[in-house]
Amino acid sequence: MTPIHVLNGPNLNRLGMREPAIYGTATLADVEAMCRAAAGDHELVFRQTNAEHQLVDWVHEAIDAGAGIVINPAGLSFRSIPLLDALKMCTAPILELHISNIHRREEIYQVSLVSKVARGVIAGLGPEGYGTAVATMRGWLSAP
Ligand code: DHK
Repeated sequence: MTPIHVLNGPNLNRLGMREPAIYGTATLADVEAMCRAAAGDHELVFRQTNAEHQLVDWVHEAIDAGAGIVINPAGLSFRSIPLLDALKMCTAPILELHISNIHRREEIYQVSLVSKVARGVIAGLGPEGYGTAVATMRGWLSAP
């Protein structure tokens, strides 16, 4: 069964203590548990890094594994050409996820480069959006 890789960018390791009015009180461990609960029989890889190069390397690993990618690029959504270039190599579905509704936040957060290569984007559902994202990815991967 096709694996699902959930990749998280900078500062998401601070979930639970980071601007809870925006990102909620769930921790990254809570979010991982939501993803694993939603993954069913799919192998789920869940990772977070504050380093752009590491996120790029993990995208390469997901591609080589033939995995569907759920990605919250966090602050790397908006300016990272290396991340965009890596994601362009992915032939499996990509679902971009943001905890907050980036479209009603500061202007610097409103235009994501990753959205140019994502099949779908979830923004503003809070941490629970991760479970929705993994469930959506399962549906995409099981579609004929
Ligand atoms: C997370 C971040 O760290 C921010 O840089 C983005 C995104 C929003 C989120 O809502 O998950 O702007």
